[in-house]
Amino acid sequence: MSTLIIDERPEERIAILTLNRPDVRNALNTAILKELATALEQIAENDDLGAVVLTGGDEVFAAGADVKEMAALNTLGIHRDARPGYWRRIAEFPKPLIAAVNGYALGGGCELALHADVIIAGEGSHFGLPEINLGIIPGAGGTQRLTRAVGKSLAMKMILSGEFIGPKTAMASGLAAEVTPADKTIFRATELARIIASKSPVALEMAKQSVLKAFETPLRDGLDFERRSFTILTATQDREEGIAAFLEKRKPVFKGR
Ligand code: CO8
Repeated sequence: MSTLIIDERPEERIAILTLNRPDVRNALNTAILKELATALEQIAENDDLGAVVLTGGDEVFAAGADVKEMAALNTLGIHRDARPGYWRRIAEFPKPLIAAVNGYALGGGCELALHADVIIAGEGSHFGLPEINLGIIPGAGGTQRLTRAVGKSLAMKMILSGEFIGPKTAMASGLAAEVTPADKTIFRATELARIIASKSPVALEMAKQSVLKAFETPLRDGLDFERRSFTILTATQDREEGIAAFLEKRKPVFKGR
């Protein structure tokens, strides 16, 4: 039974994963990243689950990489570090991942939120990449993903100064999709997960892949990827069901086929 990641299934098709190292503000050590990567892979293989909410609870999302663990690593230790492999596995999660962020999402914690497809920011949340204060730079994709999310100027300001932004700036800049009262963040993320998880799983997977392509390819290649995905979906039973249900004025029942 996992202890660093609480894995709950509050209702059909939804998993809520909660980071569980409250004593150290959910600092992300190797063990918790490994558990998270493993939990997500198990969910990826489970056809009964359609979407995931990732949270740190009501108080804090995650205060970054575990600084104590990091301090013990020399250059060779960092070179041989297992964590980049776990980050890659988290990034490869194919289903919709919604981060419900309350409190601090700093350093690796902010980078973890950036791995989510949608961020719901609680009032009083803080997003930041304060690595510069430690004489280092973000190491789990922050320089790339934050820049793609919010643009150069704000990303530079955050990364070069270490200053945090609040939920309103996070939303205005495109980092977060919504701001909610802190005690409603997980509720709203779960509600969104419920809506998303009711859609065709195969269409969701292709939609997610297609959007993520926008961050990796020139427009022409991204459009080509979208067109191919769109074409593949015409062969699915879910497409037939979706169109039939619309014409028959009933709710579709998607099966992921
Ligand atoms: N790592 C380890 N322990 C931490 C961390 C952390 N990131 N953050 C907090 N803790 C611990 C504290 O040491 C303290 O422990 P103790 O009780 O034993 O003294 C406990 O959590 C509570 O912390 P505070 O008393 O400081 O709590 P506050 O509520 O006053 O403050 C803050 C909360 C603002 C979050 C504050 O703890 C803080 O600034 N933390 C560090 C933030 C930070 O610098 N994060 C960036 C870390 S570097 C990073 O993330 C690089 C990512 C690269 C990833 C590479 C992967 C391969």
